[in-house]
Amino acid sequence: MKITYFDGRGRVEPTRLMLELTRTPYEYVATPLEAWMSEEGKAFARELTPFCKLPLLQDGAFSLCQSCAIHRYVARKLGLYGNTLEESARIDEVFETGQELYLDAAKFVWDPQFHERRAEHRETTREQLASLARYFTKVRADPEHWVLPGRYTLADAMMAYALEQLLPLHPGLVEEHPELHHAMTRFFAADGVREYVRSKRRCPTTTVPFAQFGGKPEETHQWTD
Ligand SMILES: N[C@@H](CCC(=O)N[C@@H](CS)C(=O)NCC(=O)O)C(=O)O
Repeated sequence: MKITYFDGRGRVEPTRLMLELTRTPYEYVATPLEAWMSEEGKAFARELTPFCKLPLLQDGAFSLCQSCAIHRYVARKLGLYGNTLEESARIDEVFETGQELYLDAAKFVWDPQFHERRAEHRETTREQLASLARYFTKVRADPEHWVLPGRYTLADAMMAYALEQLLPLHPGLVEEHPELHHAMTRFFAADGVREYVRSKRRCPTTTVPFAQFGGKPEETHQWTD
């Protein structure tokens, strides 16, 4: 499999986390921004995607865009999408909840008023995390897994990534919910994931340098312990 995106964790990271968790070989191509700015540099995306946006997944002759479609395709292929209608539906529910949390923060870091609005966003996120913690207590399979006891799925990859993104954005907030923090840190310590997130293969930033926040390594969570 080949993933084409940019030099940032961004929208495609849950797919990478699942590939690493299962130790599935793949190629990652980080499109340089200078190349993307030119018409020739994005010709492949114009050809293979409806709106000329990345990420793009290629699996043999099959190509797929839209990050959530990619996450689901990879989760199904790797056996991380449950075994029954109900399991897959619950995975979808948790996944969508994590995606909402992720996108809210991912869009906020591009807000020109980011610095003025950061404190207000922190309070909104605090309320969201309190609800999320209640939801986790209600649906969790065990203290480390959202849907399947003893087994990670797409739901865990998405939720762990969404929570990780909040660590530098709103320091101390995720830690206010030890049960969420515990599940997240256990996911990043799982075999395969642990090596990846401590390696140079992982993009050092959440997004590209033009963002108000998250485009620098010091504004992005790094696992070093
Ligand atoms: N709904 C799409 C959105 C894709 C998207 O907005 N990609 C951005 C990067 S995160 C992009 O390609 N931006 C480059 C551009 O617009 O020229 C998805 O989830 O994959």
